[in-house]
Parts: sequence; structure tokens; C-alpha cells
Amino acid sequence: SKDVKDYLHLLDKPLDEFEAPGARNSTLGEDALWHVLYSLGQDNTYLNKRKAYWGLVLAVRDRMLEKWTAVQRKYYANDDKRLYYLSLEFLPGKFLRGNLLALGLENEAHEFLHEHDLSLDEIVDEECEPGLGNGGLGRLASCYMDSMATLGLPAYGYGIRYSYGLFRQEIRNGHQVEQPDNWLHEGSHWLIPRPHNLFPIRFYGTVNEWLDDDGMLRHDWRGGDLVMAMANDMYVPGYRNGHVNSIRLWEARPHKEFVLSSFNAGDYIGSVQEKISDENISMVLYPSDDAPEGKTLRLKQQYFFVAATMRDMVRRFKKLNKPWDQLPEKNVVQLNETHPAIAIPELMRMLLDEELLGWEEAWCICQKLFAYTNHTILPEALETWPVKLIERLLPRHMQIIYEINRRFLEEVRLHFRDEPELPSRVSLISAGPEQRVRMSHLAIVGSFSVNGVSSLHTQILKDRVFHDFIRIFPDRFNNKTNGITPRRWLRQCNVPLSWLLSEHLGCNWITDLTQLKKLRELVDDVEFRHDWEQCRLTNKKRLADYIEKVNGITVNPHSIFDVQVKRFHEYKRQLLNILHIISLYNNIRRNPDVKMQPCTFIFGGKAAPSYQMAKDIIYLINCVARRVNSDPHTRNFLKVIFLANYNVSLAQLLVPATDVSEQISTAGYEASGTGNMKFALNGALTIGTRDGANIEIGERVGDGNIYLFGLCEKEVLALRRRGYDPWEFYKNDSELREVLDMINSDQFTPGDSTAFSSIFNSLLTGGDPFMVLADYRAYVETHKRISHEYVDRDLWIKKSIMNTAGMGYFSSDRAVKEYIDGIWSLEPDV
Ligand code: F58
Repeated sequence: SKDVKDYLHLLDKPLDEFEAPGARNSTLGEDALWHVLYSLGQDNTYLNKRKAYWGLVLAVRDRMLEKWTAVQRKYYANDDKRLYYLSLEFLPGKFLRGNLLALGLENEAHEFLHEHDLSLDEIVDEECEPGLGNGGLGRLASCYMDSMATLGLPAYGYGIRYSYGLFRQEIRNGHQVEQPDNWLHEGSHWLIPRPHNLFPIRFYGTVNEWLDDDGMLRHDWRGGDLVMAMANDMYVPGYRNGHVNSIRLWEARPHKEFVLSSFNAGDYIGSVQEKISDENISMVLYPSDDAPEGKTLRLKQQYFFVAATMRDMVRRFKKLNKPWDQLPEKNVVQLNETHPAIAIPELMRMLLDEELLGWEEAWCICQKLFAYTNHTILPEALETWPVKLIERLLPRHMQIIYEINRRFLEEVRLHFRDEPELPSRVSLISAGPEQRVRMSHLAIVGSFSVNGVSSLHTQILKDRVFHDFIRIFPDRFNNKTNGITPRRWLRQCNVPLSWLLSEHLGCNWITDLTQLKKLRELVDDVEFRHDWEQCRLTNKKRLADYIEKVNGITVNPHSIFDVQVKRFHEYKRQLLNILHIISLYNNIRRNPDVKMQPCTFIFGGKAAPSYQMAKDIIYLINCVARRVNSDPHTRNFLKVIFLANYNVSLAQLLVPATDVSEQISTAGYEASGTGNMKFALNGALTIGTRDGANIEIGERVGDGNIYLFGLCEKEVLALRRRGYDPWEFYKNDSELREVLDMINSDQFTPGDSTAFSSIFNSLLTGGDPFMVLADYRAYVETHKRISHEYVDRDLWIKKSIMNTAGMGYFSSDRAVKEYIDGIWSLEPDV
């Protein structure tokens, strides 16, 4: 609207010389109208939301393309070293608003829409969010792409253009129901197909041996099936620096349109069948965010995108006419988890079999090129593939993996003569009835850098998970604490607060988040605190409106908004949260005149479709919500909301409206967390365990401004070693016992007393693997403190400000700079 436009100039950095006015002689609006007619083929004399949206997308895209081509030219001209960021997942969120913001076009867009009686808010509703990731790992990749563009890095993201993203979650009768996410049904103009960037990718087949002129044994992989990988580019503009990078997403295409022979033989369906199965490779994202899927199709996806990416890298390198040993001087490949680790044997294969290099030379190149980021310590999440499967699907790669392993273990035996057990522990191939390739071992051995994503996580990798390797490769391990982009996670999602910040600090915080520390000087300013609170209230009202609209439940914007949104997993302990809510409910019912701050507990998140326990927990939350929200005794004090289909867009609505951020994983299990950072950056107070990045957040916002509780990682280990008995807690804590007995009855599911027996059993007879009961009392007591301190508005708002003030460190700009200095050795280009 008009007033938004009026204050935008206050909010943002002015455009620098890259955006010289007059670079184009048409306005954004004129171009949008042009596109409505000439690209969409529709009448542009009047606009509706759809036409305005698509017209704007195309006009914005034109501007990004101009910059992108200029940037590519510059990379070649400067002979820049390039970064390849390989990730099976990217979760960019909606594009339009962020791209307008980065390119400095927000004002023009508002003006154009205003002229047509439309607003940006309604236009962005037209956009559908690409859900090409499961959660933290994919979202991190997108935050890093944003920072790389903003820092002007010669960087390329690489992944898969899934036709179907992560499933859309519906809640029916309290249960999660999965629906396909056909995000491309209308097409996406943010994605440019490049039908000429096409590579054949081989699967199956056989390996032939031959002798070259020097009598060297050579290998040649042939036959099998070919699938084409076609590039689709997505553009990532830097924040007001004229820089645009891209993410190349490969799409599987049939090698042949039809198999002509079978077509001619009259087998029409059979000939189409092959086309269909080839396209399957990029059809759908696997929806599991914990245990890896051991499916052949998943391994095919991995190899498919990695092989196409290595081809693309080598294609660009060859244009430079440099000797092969300069490949790692001109390129670096960051592997986001082990999913792309098959890139290591693939590059070896290309260098050995196609470029005819010797083993030592090829291996030396690989070891200088690749770097690996680990995101998990859950042992069941460490990827392994059956040797038999790789042998069949990628026969040449299996030979290469054997050879890498043979040479590696030979070295290990040589250097650790008195440790005969070590080779089998570090081997790339696990023994047992079914031999499997350990992808993390392959990634460690084939890289020059292995990093964890928070201090605690990296320490655990060194102490436990990869302990043997730290002695073999003492310099290879390092930490890079995660970060989030302040453009999306403050400037874009929290306009009221951004305005307040820019008014007091200037707008440099958008690219230098450490500026936020200056807020500490403002905490004693009464007027500033008042404005701060008003911003928060505005955001809470907006969320309350959404809840009213979508869930049909009225929530009080003055109540404490307590939010836990993330994937559903036992280690993340949504259970702990709901147990506490049930006990609160019991207390209010017992004590109807209770004086307590009203609370709204909000949940969101998806469960992997095959993860029954996670689905049971979602059902429990919804059943408790139904009971609590309809109870006249508690209605004014307590509301429980489950928001369906949690995704990036919903996060952008929730994050700025949250008072209390729930980060309550069992200590030692959450590698880092990034949601924790988004909430604290926007002024929420964290209730959290000493896990992942929570510890570092605590160090930076100050002990008094965070609610840390429960067992620490060492205590979890010690208790487990001593023998943990959840029944002790059941017996000794009557409040807890009452809650558990309610779950084990038909209280929340009238007539069905076994609905949650799986949960009850897991917490008691099952031994409570995530120690929910052990942390219960500390959690409940901490919540009492929160409820008490929230009422002291001055105190709370001060703490809120101190959170934002302390979060500068957690910018993804800082994280990416650490990768640049510590791993990539790249030159920013602007
Ligand atoms: C997450 N991992 C971590 N994996 O759980 C989280 O602590 C961390 O902040 C984040 O990475 C970023 O470093 C994660 O999201 C996945 O989703 C994988 C998907 C594919 C299967 C294995 C897990």
C-alpha cells in the first residue's frame, strides 16, 4: 500500500553503482505489462492477481538475467576460482519478495501494483513455494546461497529439480495425511530450462579392461541404461550488489523419446514405459529426514545429479586450457552431507578412464577438491549402501571404491601397527552378512576438510562418531557453526522490527548483522522499548488472524506465544512439550481461580510418512488441542494450536510473532538447529537444552536472557551408562504420573484407551531412549519461571532486545566467510 512504499527508503541500503538509474529505459511495471501480453499471451489492458504476479516475475527475471550473464562473463575474465555447492535439497521459500528486495525493486513493484488496485501481499499469495527439501539441511543450503551472492562469490548451487517436493501435510481427524506437492503444475518462471545443457548419465552396464600405449591397465564403463540430465537454472540475487548467482537443478529426461524398435513392433505402451521410468529419477524428493532411504531410486538420484554436476564443472574447466593439477586451484566442491559423496569416485572415474590420468595424480586432485559437511550424529542417519547394489548400478565406481579403500587401509596398517582393530573400524566397507559402503568414511577419506555445524556437534564428531579418523587425519576436522540469512529471516519476515532497527541503527545491519549489538545501548530507553513491544504485538496479531482464518480458533494476542515448529522426531521431543501442556491443563482445572498468564502453545511440522511414532505424537497433540480448546474451564488461559503444512512461508509468519522458542532436543542429538537462531534474532526468548547451537546462542545473548534447562550431553551419556530407569521418575513425580496415566487412558480419545499406548510404552517399558522423563521436572519448573517473568513487561522486553542484540554472530554471512577463509580459499568478487 501507499504507506509501505513511503517508508521503504528508510529501511534499506541504497543501491550502489551497479544499479545505476537509467540502465534500463523501461520501468518494472511497463515490463510486467509487456510480458503479460507477449510472454503469457493475455490481455494486458486489465490485470488480475495472477497476471500481475506472472508479469512481475518475468520482469524481475529479465533484470536478474542481465546481471547473471555479466557476472558469468566476469568469472571467466578474472579466471576466478569457483565453488560448487552440492546438495540434494534446497528450500528457498517463495522468491518474489526476496528478489524484489535484493534488486531494490520493491518500491517500483508497490507503485505498479497500487496503480492496478493490487497489493504485494495478495500477489505473493499467488506464488507456490518450492519444497525441494526436508528441513534444516535444505534451508541451510538456501541461506548459504543467499550469503554467497551477497558476498559476491563465484559460487554455483547444484541439485535436483524434483517434480514433486516434500508432501503437503493435511490434518484430518487429528492425523497427518500426505498429499502430493505438485509445485510445478502451473510451471515456474523462476526456473529457466536449459534444454541444450544436457548430459547422458549411465547406470548399470559393464566394465571392460584394456591396455594403453604405455602398457597401463585401463577401464571403460559401457552399456547399461542412459538417462539424460537437463539443466534448469534458478537465480539468486545478492542484496543490492548487482551480483546474481544460480542454482542448477538437474531434471531427468528420457534418453530416447521412444524406443523405436518396440514402437514399430506395435508395443506403444512398452515404448512409453521406458520414457516414464527414466523420468522417475527426478520425480520426487524422499521425505525422510532421519534414517536414510535404502532405495535404489535414491542412490540413482544421488549419482544422477552428481555425475551431471561433475561433467559441468569439467566442461567449464576445460575452457581454461589448464593442466589437470590446477583443477583444485580453480575449483572447490562442498558436499552437503554424504548424499553427493559418490562425486568422489565419479571424478576419479572421469580422470582415470576418460582423461587417462594415473591413480596418484587423480587421487591427489580429488583430495584437494572436495570438502564435506556433516549434519547429523544419529548413528542410524549415517548413510551406507549395499556393495551389491553399487556393484550392479555403478560397477566401475565400486571398483574405484575398493581401490581407494585398499590403499587407505594399507596406509593405516603402516602407521598404526599396534592397532590391528583399527583398519576394520575405519574401512570404507563394513563387514557383516551384507557388506555396505560407508558413505561418511568415503567422504572423509576423499576430502581435505570435514566440518560439523556447531561447536558441540563438531566436538562430538571428534570424540565419538569419527574418533578414529581424528588420529589418522588430525588437521582435517573443523567447525563451522551454522547461520541464517538476515535478509529473509529479519528484513523480509519482520518489516515492523526492521523499520525500527533501521531507524535507530541505520540500515547496515542487513549486511553486517553484528551492528545489532548497538541495541544494547537502547534497552533502557523507555520509548524504544514501547516501540519494540508494539512491533511484536503487530506481528502477533497478524499470526492470530491467520490462526483464526485457518484453524477457526480465536487466540489472545496478549497471551504468551510459545512455539515449537520443526520436523517431528523423537529426539526433538515435541512429547516433552505436550506432557507439560497436559500438566498445565490439569493444574488449571484443579485450581479454577489460578492467576496465570494466558498461554498459546503452537506446534507445526511434518512427520516422515513411514515414521509411526512421530505420527502418533502429531495425533496426540491434536487430540489434546481438541480437548483443551473446548474446555470452558481452561479456555481463557490455554490454547493449543497445530498449524498444518509447516513450511518456509509459514515460518516467516511465525518467527516474528513468537515469544518463547522451544528448542528442547535431548542434549547431544541436535547437530545445530537453525530455527533456534531465527526466533532469537526476532526477539523470542529460548527455552532450550544445552544442545547444538543453543549453547552458543546462550553465550552470546547472555545467561540471563535464555532459559537453558535439563541434562547436558555429558550427563545424558553418564546417566545412560549408569542405567536409566524412566519408572523412577514415574513413581516419584505424581504430576508426571497423572499426565502419563491420562495418555494411557481414553481421556483424549473417548472410547479408545489404546490410541497412545505406543507412546506410553516407549516412555516407560521402552526405556525412554530420549530421556523425556528425566528432563520433565526441570522443564516444568523453567516454564513456571517464564510465565512469571513474562508478566514483568519491562524485564521481558529488555530480554527480548538483548536476544536480537546478541544474534549478530549467527548471520549466514559470517558462516560463509568462515567457509571462505577456512575451507574454500575464494576471493569475493565485489
Ligand atoms: C539438520 N539435518 C540437523 N538432515 O538435524 C540440524 O541440527 C541442523 O541445524 C541442520 O541439519 C543444518 O545443519 C537435516 O536436516 C536432513 O534433513 C537429512 C535429509 C536426508 C536424509 C538424512 C537427513
